[in-house]
Amino acid sequence: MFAGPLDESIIKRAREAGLLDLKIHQLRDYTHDRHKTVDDRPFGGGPGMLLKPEPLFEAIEDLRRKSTRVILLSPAGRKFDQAIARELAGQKHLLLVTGHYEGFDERVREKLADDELSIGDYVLTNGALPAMVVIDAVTRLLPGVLGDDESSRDESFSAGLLEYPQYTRPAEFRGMKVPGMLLSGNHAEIKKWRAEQAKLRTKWQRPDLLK
Ligand code: 4GX
Repeated sequence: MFAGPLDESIIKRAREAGLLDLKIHQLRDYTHDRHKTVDDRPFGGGPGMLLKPEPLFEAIEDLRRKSTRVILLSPAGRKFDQAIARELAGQKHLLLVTGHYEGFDERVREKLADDELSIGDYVLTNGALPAMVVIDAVTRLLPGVLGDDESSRDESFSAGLLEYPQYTRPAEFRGMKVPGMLLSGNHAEIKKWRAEQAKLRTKWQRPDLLK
């Protein structure tokens, strides 16, 4: 699952330029039985399987160094957002840990995890997409990954407001006109209008962002 998305466009370029060093590890490589067992049934009964502690402890202890932040991905984590992405972009080494279908043995949380993140309140079939979401959001914040244009755009919007409405040509399309003032060339007025629109849109669509 990781091969496709992480070998595309911006992430691919960041890796090739040496701005991002990314490795995918297979938990089964840290098992010692013939079937490469990584999961087992929960004590006390109940549905589903859990990731066994032994392979996870071996893998994480092998892969982590002093500067590593070990991060579990699951719906039980704190909600991932842009502020956390910025924080993680400042770290030397991240180790993202997740699995297929199951949950973690609680001792992994207690002893190995520095943090647990969720990408949102819904349940996915496995943690590969959440890990890639975190990787993507963090990578684009690393110095040199985005062009100057994209980065400065980003800064003006991470002020916590949604984007103002934008239009490109044609000035009239199927009877729908671009607001006249955007064609006026009055840059002071345009700036004011955009600020108002961003605020209105945020208040209407995402009032939680204004709090
Ligand atoms: N935000 N999932 C986690 C359960 C699981 C597997 C292995 C521990 C180890 C999710 C989310 C998410 C699906 C990833 C269930 N737990 N992860 N997986 N939302 O839905 O982060």
